[in-house]
Amino acid sequence: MKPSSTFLELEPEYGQYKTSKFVVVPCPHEATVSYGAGTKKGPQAILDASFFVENFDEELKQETYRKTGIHTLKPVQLNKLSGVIEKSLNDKKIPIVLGGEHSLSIEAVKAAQKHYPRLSVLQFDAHADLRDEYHGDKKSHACAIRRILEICPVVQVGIRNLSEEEYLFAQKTGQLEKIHFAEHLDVAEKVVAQLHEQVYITFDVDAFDPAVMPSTGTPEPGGFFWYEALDILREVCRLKKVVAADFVELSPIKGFSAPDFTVAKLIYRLMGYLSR
Ligand SMILES: [Mn+2]
Repeated sequence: MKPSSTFLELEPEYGQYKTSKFVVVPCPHEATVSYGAGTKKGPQAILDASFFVENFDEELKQETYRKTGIHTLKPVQLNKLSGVIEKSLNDKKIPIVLGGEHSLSIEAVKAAQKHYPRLSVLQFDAHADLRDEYHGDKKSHACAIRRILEICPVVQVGIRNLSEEEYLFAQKTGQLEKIHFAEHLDVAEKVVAQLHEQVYITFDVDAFDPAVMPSTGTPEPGGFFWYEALDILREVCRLKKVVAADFVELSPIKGFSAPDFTVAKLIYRLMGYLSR
């Protein structure tokens, strides 16, 4: 099958930059993955899987793309990412970044925070990612949220892996109150209460239970199933202004399309929530 160059492979009239609410930004950045490699293939796998996503959203009872338009950019290098995000926001669009590894969120959030100084971040993840450095690297994906916390507040959901250093840091700084551990996933109300009005969503796919999402470099038992993740996304989109999002750490397994498809459908559902 020929690779998809755009999200959903829409007819061109629904994919024009000018008339689209969403800008899909593939960013196949991979530098510091610690366990299983392959996130650089994530963006293309999501685009390929999106071709098979039904354009009629069965929960929302609508063909979201007709309301919003969806423009897909050519793959973007990490050093160009913040410029691309800034431009999309200036043009009043909602950028959706396809990763790539989690460290790219640092650049994307910085750009969004320039535009929205009161921004807060909602992180779906198995990992707290609060290390100050990892193997000497301060921009490692294992430090992504620590770097983001230096510029804006973060609410963390689905967490079930952190080091003692991270735990003590969270305790000392008060961040622990904003870490929602994976034993409790029914936390939409609490999460909404902790977020500012403008929200950036960073969704590390390892937030899902490995039964749903085996295709990721650092899988961790427990975590979200499909409807549990939607419950939080739906409420946040209903009550806050989501200005941008990224979906990171998909490391596709060749010949095993269900996880790739899950991410593609999740992104389309998020677009649906944001279209209302
Ligand atoms: Mn993670």
